[in-house]
Amino acid sequence: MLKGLKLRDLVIVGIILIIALGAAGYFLFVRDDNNSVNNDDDDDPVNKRPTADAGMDLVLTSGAEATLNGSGSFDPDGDELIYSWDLDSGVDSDNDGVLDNDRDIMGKEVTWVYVAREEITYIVTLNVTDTELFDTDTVRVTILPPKDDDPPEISMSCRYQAAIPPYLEAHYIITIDTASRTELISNYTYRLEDGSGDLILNGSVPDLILTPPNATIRFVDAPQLNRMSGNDMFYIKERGEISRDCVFYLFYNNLREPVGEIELTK
Ligand SMILES: [Ca+2]
Ligand SMILES: [Ca+2]
Ligand SMILES: [Ca+2]
Ligand SMILES: [Ca+2]
Repeated sequence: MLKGLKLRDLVIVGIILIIALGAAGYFLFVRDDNNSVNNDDDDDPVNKRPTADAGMDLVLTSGAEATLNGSGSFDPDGDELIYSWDLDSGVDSDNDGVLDNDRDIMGKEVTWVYVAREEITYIVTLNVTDTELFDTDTVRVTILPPKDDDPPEISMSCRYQAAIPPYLEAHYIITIDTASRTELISNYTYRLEDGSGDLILNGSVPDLILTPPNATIRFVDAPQLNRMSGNDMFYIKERGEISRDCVFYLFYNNLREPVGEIELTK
């Protein structure tokens, strides 16, 4: 009888314990989880992901300036955003094996000149980040081939650099001031003639890029790499028959007329 009572008491205590533990567990874990979410909402807001907007698709003629506008991007928290653009999903500029994550150019609104001989569509990827979270968006930039009846016009200026022995030979510096259209430098050839129109030097412009410092003529490809653009420069040493009154011509593709010319002047 006594033994039976004890057993019954133990069962009751056991049941009470199980209920108590279950309730404690509920309050400890389930309720606490809810509370922590509520607390975050009230006191310590969770950072929210920004939304990238790479702007409208573009269709442009080769050599025209493409404006990439990411100003439609936003961050729900109002965080300042960092904008980086991958200009070409076919090229892995940073060599990390991912084609569309390159930081080719930074800024909310940027410009770039695409050149192409045939119609091509580039996929441009905008990445925006609040430095913790990021989002990406893409825009298509379609480049149409240039019209052949519309050659670029190149304007140049020339200045003279006297020799500074033994460091510097005298040379002429020809600067591209403007190009009416941006084209790959591989479309250009040059020709240097003396005052009577006789040929001194000629060749293709890309061949002048990696020439040694003592070469008679060199080309320095300033901003807009591989494209004939403002601030690109030719360095021509004053040696032999190369002196003032020589004329430097730029030719475009197979056109017979030069697209730019400048007399070497002191
Ligand atoms: Ca944010
Ligand atoms: Ca890329
Ligand atoms: Ca990459
Ligand atoms: Ca250039």
